[in-house]
Amino acid sequence: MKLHEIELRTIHLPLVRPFRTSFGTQTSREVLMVKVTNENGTAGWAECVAMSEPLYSPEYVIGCLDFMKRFLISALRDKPSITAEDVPVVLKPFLGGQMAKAALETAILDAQLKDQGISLAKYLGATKTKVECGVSVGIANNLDELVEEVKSYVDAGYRRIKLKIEPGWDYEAVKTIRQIYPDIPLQVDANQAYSRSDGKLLAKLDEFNLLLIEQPLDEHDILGHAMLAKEVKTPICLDESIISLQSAQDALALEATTVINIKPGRVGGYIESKKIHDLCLDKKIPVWCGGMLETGIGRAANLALAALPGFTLPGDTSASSRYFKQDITTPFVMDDGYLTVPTGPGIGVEPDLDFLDEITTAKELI
Ligand code: OSB
Ligand code: MG
Repeated sequence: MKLHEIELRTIHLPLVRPFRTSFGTQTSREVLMVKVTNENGTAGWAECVAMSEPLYSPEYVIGCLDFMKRFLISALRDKPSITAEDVPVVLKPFLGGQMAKAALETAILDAQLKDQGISLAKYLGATKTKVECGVSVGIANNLDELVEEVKSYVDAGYRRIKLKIEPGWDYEAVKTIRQIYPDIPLQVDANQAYSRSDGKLLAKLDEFNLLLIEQPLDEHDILGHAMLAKEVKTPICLDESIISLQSAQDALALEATTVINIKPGRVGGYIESKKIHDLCLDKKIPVWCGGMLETGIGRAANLALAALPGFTLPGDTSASSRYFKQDITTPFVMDDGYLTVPTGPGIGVEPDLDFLDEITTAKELI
């Protein structure tokens, strides 16, 4: 296709409740939305999953906007014609910036698949029509509030609970929830909050039969994770450390991880995500789809990915109501703990343009 016009806008959406992690507390989501229009007038949409500040990953909203405008978009527009599959090749000279690159690739892919009348799920090789939902539960003010929040999600039908942990909010929090729900699939996410010397502390969690411990150590500390994996029985699952197919191959070869959280934004897009999925399927490594508090636009695409056969664990693909009072698409509603994979062309959903305009904080056309 030929890129005719690109619209970049930032939107601001309050979260239904504050989301506290070891890297900070989110009370709202600032999202960079990308819309591409091609020569046929077909529009493709994507959201960039970077957060306002570089606390989870080095990328952040305004940085991504600048990176796109200054380098990525001009490189893409210099090509007389471009496919989504070309995007990673054309953008490769510009280092890093996976989230910015993923957003552009996904918007182009959405338009491309709409022109072809194919859903993203079909394009990626999805084998499921609905996916099991997990939910990520932030660090609470106290154990009573944690119990109350987890109960609301279990009652709503979520099939897996993930507790955010950090030093001082780990053993007791997990023990409390495990006592109330002896059988629920349960896992924890530390977002890099521990250090190599915390092996003994983290091994205390082994008694709770957790599915996995997500990213206990620094994103660059692959060796540390490999050492930790020998000290704890609970499987280690990398999130922040996995930024590409290459890094997934390396972490697996070094036995630093035995489960992988695939977040398309973090690895540069859905095409790279599919490659990591295929590698893991081949190696019998379970994968699950991570989340970045996405709007319905990003959620739709994540559901297509989570419908691939290697996604054997429930992901952080929760219903719209877990995040927002009003979503920018028709809300994703959970039914018996599942969300339905969109089947329409491309990502299969459209934003509500009136609502989008209402919550837009800045907008430019290129
Ligand atoms: O580490 O998985 C994470 C949200 C923002 C940034 C990082 C993470 C998360 C979550 C929530 O855990 C996932 C979601 O529900 O979208
Ligand atoms: Mg994580």
